[in-house]
Amino acid sequence: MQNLVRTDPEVAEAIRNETRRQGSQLELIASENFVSEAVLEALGSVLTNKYAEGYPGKRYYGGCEFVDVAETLAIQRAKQLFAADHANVQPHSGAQANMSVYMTVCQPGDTILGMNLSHGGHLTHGHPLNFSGRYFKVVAYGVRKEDEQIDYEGMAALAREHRPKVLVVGASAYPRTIDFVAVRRAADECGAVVMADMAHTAGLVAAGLHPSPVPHAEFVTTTTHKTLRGPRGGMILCQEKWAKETDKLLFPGVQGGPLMHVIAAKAVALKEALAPEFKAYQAQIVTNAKALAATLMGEGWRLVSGGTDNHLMLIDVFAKGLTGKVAEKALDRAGITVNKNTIPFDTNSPMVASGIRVGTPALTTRGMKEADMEKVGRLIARALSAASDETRLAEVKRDVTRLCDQFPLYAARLGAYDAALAAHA
Ligand code: DSN
Repeated sequence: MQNLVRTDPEVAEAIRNETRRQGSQLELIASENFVSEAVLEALGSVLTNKYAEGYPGKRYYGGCEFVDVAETLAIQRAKQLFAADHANVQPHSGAQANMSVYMTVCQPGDTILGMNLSHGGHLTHGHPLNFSGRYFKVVAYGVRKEDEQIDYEGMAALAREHRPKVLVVGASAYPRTIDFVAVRRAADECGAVVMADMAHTAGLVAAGLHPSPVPHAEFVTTTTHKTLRGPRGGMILCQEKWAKETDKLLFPGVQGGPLMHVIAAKAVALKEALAPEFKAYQAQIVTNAKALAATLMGEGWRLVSGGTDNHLMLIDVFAKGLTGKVAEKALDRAGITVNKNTIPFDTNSPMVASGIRVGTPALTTRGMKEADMEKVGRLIARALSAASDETRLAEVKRDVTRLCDQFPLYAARLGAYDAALAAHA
């Protein structure tokens, strides 16, 4: 970091501080993870300099022979990992991936059927403030009140009634396994195509710990930075018959030049995901989530749907008189990072929310196991029961720091940053 420190010590210091923060707090945001040093090296490479509009072998710029290698590797590995016909690794994010699929299948004004955001869905699945809700007519399905699990019969009834072009399945705050067979059945009844957005569960799918949507969906979209543990970005998998149109709609339809350094980093992460250790890592994520859920419920906290099948859970803090907003802030002061989240049939607004969302991918990357999750669960419970007591929150924070110190993160990197900043001072 010597160059950065010389050129821009303020940014260098912010990066050092963020590196320290990531290691010194308990990171429980379900959509975050810690990438490997290899992924970071690819991200910080000169590939960022290259324009490569087009696809490998068919670019609008010269000098693409080496970025072609990186992108071809990413495509091959994505196809292998998910047993997909076709992969497009260029989406800058999950939102661009989803936008391309809608544009491939729909005209503005067509109907899409997606999961209600406040029941666990995603902004790009049809929220009125998002492009998806502005350009398409949106119908939303949700979860059943009695068990807070997806109402597949309700989904099928809505599909029959509204005959959507696309049935969107996938969620950002749903703790249960998704039944892609039921989704396919509902889509077939009305002739819709299925877009499965597996952004949250992609790592679990790759490891065979969640059913794969690939055999049941024309399109599968994902981000690459959540359970998949790659760089921030998106990806589209699709059936061969949609391949050409999908590529055309992503570029030039939605995006311009691809981010070649990010694509190279995706290739690296996908290689890591094909290694046997990745399966063990994903299995530990799920085991850890179950251990954390059991501890939290044992401490008297209600979890939406009564538990978890995957990497995340939703704690209904309103059941004990807190809001998600207050809970998130209290946990932050105790060194525990989560996000407030609405829960199904929430009576609070999204900025206040009745729940918090908690996930285990990042802490599992640090090496934490079930016994550590029990400690984490008790720390969360202690902080939540002392949400307005600064002294007790400070005590929890001391214990959080002790636990974090046992699982060093980016230690060599942090040491080098500290040294470079100290030498500059
Ligand atoms: N914002 C992401 C999440 O936290 O789940 C989804 O895109």
